[in-house]
Amino acid sequence: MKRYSIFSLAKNALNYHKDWERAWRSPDPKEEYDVVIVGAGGHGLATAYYLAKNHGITNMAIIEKGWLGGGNTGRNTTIIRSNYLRDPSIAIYELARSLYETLSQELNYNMMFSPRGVLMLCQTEHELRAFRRTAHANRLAGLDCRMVDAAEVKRIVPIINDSPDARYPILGAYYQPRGGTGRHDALAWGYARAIDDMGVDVIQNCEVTGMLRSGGKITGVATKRGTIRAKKVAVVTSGHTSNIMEMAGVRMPVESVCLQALVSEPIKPVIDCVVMANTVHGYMSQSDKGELVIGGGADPYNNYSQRGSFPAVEHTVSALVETFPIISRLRMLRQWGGIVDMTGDRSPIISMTDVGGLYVNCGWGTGGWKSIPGSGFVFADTIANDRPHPIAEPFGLNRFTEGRFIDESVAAAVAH
Ligand code: FAD
Ligand code: PYC
Repeated sequence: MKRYSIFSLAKNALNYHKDWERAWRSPDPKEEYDVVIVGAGGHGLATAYYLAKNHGITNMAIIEKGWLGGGNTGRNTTIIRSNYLRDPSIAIYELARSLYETLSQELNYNMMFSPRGVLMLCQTEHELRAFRRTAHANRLAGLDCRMVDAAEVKRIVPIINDSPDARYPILGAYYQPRGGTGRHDALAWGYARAIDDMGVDVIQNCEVTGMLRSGGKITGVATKRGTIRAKKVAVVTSGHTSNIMEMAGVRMPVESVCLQALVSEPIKPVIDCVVMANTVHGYMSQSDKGELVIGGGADPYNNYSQRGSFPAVEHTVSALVETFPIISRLRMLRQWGGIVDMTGDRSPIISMTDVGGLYVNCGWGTGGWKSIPGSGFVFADTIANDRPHPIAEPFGLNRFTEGRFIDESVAAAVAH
């Protein structure tokens, strides 16, 4: 693993990074690999990392149509929490959250994991009941979390409007103290550098345009840079998964929709935890640069329009302003969108398929940043051993035909 001394950092800064060693190579695709991963977002990169590190598979390429981390991984608001309702979900999200705790050390790359605490506000009696139920389920599973009352919410977030006369007054909140945020680019770059070190080819600007099948088996992929043969292919392309799987003849139970977020101008520190206010349809945290990072629900129709829209900004800010009055006086700096992959039960798909050698990991919808290390860990194990990892098993594609839904529409709710 590359390490830089303070002297080499200073030398490189003074000579404008001339001859600075690249963090990862930019190889041409080989004709054949043992494993090809399609999509260099966080989930694809983490899968490659654990395949190489835990299973010794390094004759592998990760293929990306644009730049690595340029999809939802580089577009999300970086909230990390594991407070889901069902046992299978708690298992995978908590595995991921706990891996985030030490990822900076493991990759020798500062992930800026910031366990600043996540508060999920209860602004209706219904929400209070639902989060009490989640808190019980989470504590039974051993998670560090608790319900807090309105006075404690105000203590943790002094800028919140705690007036009982608000249209949606604060009745309490679910609190996960070791939830928080991380740095999305760092995750992509850290994993990319680590897999490159282990000999994995990271190939950007290489769109997959077709899937090669022989009978019931996958044999490779067609790309804009030629055909690449592979014994195993893993598709990890979030909002574009349906299109790519269709090329292999597999129909996915996934809908694609744009999810948007925005940031304000930078201001002095005013909020040091993450607050989600699902009833009013918004959430907020503050970045290290001082910007308020604000998000709302997904567009209410399916689309592939990877950009923000003014109606979404207006809707989100006007919905949040009663809860956080100070944002009425802030200028909003920029907005963006990402194409997220929604399943009917709002739970992911981590699965083998009916096509031999073809695997798929998607359906993380509005909430898959938080799960990246755990998802990569269990998906790599599934691919390497050709059977589902026990934590991945409930998330197989077969749950849609067998009626074993894992309903997380409340826990996953930034849109409901
Ligand atoms: P991506 O990062 O999208 O990676 C998929 C990659 O596949 C892309 O880089 C894409 O270019 C590539 N690709 C697509 N088609 C092809 C092709 N034909 N050939 C080759 N490559 C291809 N989650 C949270 O947990 N917390 C949050 O706070 C949060 N906030 C969010 C806010 C917004 C605005 C958005 C959009 C999402 C948010 N999410 C959040 C969700 C989270 O970002 C995603 O679930 C997660 O990043 C998905 O990662 P991924 O690796 O599956 O997909
Ligand atoms: O899953 O916590 C989440 C989330 C917050 C914003 C978007 N997704």
